[in-house]
Amino acid sequence: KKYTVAVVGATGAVGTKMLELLQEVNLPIEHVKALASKRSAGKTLAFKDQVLTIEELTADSFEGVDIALFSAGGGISEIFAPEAVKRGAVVIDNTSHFRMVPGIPLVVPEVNPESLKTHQGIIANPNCSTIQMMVALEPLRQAFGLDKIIVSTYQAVSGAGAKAIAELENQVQEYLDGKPLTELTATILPSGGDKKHYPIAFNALPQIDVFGEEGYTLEEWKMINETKKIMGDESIKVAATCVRVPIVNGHSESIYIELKEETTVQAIQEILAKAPGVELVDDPSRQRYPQAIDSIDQKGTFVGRIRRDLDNPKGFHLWVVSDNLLKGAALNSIQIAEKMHELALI
Ligand code: A2P
Ligand code: 11C
Repeated sequence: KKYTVAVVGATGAVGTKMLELLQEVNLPIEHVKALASKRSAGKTLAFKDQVLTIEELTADSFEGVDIALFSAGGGISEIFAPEAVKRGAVVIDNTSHFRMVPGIPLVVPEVNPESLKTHQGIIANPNCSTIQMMVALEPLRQAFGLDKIIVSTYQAVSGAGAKAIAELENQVQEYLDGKPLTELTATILPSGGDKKHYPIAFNALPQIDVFGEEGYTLEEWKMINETKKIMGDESIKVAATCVRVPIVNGHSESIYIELKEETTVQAIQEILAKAPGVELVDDPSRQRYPQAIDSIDQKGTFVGRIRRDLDNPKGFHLWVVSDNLLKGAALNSIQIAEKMHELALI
């Protein structure tokens, strides 16, 4: 059997990457449908040696579709994911809409592929900043137990979509043209859904998404709640501070962990060097460490700067970098599809 695959949000920052990855994926594909809004309908896209015509998303778009990859915002997933399932598709949803719904698998294939087995049509793809943290920390949790995580992120603007990339680029140009930094035109960041907007060019914004309970933003709550669900352990203590930085692509994270057992930097390096999806880049003597610019278009999660905490013998510090549009989004979704094919779940 060969699959028909639909990409919902095919013109977006993540959808574009999904279409790129589908050209080289390890899945038998018969046909790909590119779906977006009315604004894009009729435009064309190159796919392998074919030309795909973008279609307007409607419920009937999913007739005959086996796998539907959604990345057009939570509101679109809320309405159309159930329509796709009704028509027999398996939905892999890159938005936050279904992630915390009990019974809906929230999957990083390196961490919890077995949770796919109980799916009822919709599988949730975690938040980008959560995914790369899970890839780096699950092997350590397996080996030493994991008690606590404190993470600070340095997140690229592409996480907020194609319009946020344009906003950063325009602000850089305005600055070069002589506009004062505080007067650069800001209409999207830090959050399209919030009232005030601030420049991201030459700035660091300690707000991603809107504010929620206890003064944490929703992006911070995602890292907290999704970690517990993916690792299947409600007792892991997590605190997050999420910051947007003027980088187009590649999320970086400074992570402090407290393990359940004492260990050494060398033992952690040995485990991560062999861990699936991890690329260890950790050699201070040669000034080697992960950098956002080296993560672009790469599939790995890069880990370095591994140090012991000077006060807590179970505490360690790491620097974790990945392409947020790939492992953080499109690639993880495609890997979920590959894993489901391998497990005969589609
Ligand atoms: P379009 O380009 O036609 O607006 P990003 O995350 O980069 O902002 O991209 C959002 C994606 O979601 C785009 O592909 C966009 O398509 C799509 N999208 C936005 N609104 C709708 C809608 N009402 N119906 C279908 N697709 C939508
Ligand atoms: C960002 N992590 O970098 C966000 C984007 O829950 O899928 C992803 C939002 C989500 O802005």
